[in-house]
Amino acid sequence: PRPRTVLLTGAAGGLGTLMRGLLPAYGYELRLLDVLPIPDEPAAITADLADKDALRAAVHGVDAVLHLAGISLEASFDKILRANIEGTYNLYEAARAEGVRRIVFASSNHAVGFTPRPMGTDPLIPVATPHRPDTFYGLSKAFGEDLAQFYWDKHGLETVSVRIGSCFAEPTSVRMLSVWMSPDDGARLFDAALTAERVGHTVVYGSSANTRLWWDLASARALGYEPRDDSEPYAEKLLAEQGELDPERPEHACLGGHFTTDPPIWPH
Ligand code: NAI
Ligand code: 15L
Repeated sequence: PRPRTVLLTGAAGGLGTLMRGLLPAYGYELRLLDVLPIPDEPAAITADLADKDALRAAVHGVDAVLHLAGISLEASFDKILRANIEGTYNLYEAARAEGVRRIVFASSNHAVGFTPRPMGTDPLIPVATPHRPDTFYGLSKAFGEDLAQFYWDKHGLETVSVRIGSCFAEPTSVRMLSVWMSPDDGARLFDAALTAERVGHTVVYGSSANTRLWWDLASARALGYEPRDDSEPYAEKLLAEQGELDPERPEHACLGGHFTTDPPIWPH
């Protein structure tokens, strides 16, 4: 049966706000959770992923979870450890204990960020490429994917891990011409991930059908995802402003872009 009640974690964030707007049209009843209160959503659960009791109550009775909560950029290892690594573990444990059948996990291209981007006639990057995290943040997403595989193999809890590119209203860089996912395509992909049958643990890339795409959307399409958008209409303006990506520049050489070259953030 189609899942109806879905816990949306990270509901106060950028993607959470977009999906709060778009997913109800697909027939979902959303239960919202975030560590930040959400104005205009008095029923939202305000809780930290560290709060195991709150997570048990939040997942009780839902058909599925769309797990977007966490730190969404590079941060110190201690912060990433608490929110993304322990927090995602706490969520999976709560879901297992409450018998939730499926989680859609917001992974990231930064789990494989040091993978060289295809150039010229190079093949698209497949999903079955080794983890090459570009940050502590990307490392936490690689952990999340492994956690998802473990909960499927050990406990039969299904996950679709979505290695999201850049999901924002519009692409704002030349790199994003390749990795952009329009919010509408994001909703289509999350809907497919929530409803496809027998996913076990499936890893997909999350982007629109971009002309300059770097990775293979085959596993996403196999879920029933049919992207309708392409970043190409934004290309002329962005290329005029920023120029083509330069393969000699390290921050242009890999999927993860500047995440691969930004200085690490140490704890202090
Ligand atoms: P965001 O930073 O705008 O939203 C994340 C939300 O999670 C925030 O509202 C924050 O309060 C909440 N949160 C953080 N720590 C928490 C904790 N300990 N307990 C409860 N809630 C907590 O990020 P955005 O852009 O909305 O991304 C959502 C998810 O998708 C993140 O997991 C991010 O890593 C992932 N992602 C997003 C991409 C994008 O293009 N927007 C690209 C790749 C991955
Ligand atoms: C991510 O994982 C971040 O959450 C998002 O803010 C963007 O930076 C995106 O990747 C990207 O690679 O553009």
